[in-house]
Amino acid sequence: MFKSFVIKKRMLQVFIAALALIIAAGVYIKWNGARTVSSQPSETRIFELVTGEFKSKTEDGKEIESYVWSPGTIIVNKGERTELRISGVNGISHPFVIEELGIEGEVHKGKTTKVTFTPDKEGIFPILCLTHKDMHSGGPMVGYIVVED
Ligand SMILES: [Cu+2]
Repeated sequence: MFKSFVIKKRMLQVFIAALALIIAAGVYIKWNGARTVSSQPSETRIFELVTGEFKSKTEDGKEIESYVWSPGTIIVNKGERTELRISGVNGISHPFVIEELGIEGEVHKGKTTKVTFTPDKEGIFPILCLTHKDMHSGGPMVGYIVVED
């Protein structure tokens, strides 16, 4: 009877020790998880753009046009992970570069092109379509990424 009680008491001690360990592990995992999340950089900021087109006629009846990025200016924060989602509406294809950010890509009609970057310097960086660079080629198709501190 006495022996049986000792075993039960010992089992109870083991049970309490195991329970304490499980709770401690749970608290640690939760704390560690929270710490991991808070040490992550802030979420990615997403900007939606489309390719558009301006059309007009000169006084002598000549048709002129220019493709555009819309919106034409995007203001982003230095050090913030940024994603541009550019959907092709007007124009078959727009291969582009954002030279200062080391980005290049191409937007196709009916599709969305995504580019991601984290700017590490302030400035105004053009996003330039290589097909429609100037007025003679259906441009100038240029937008501006403004990086603020
Ligand atoms: Cu273009």
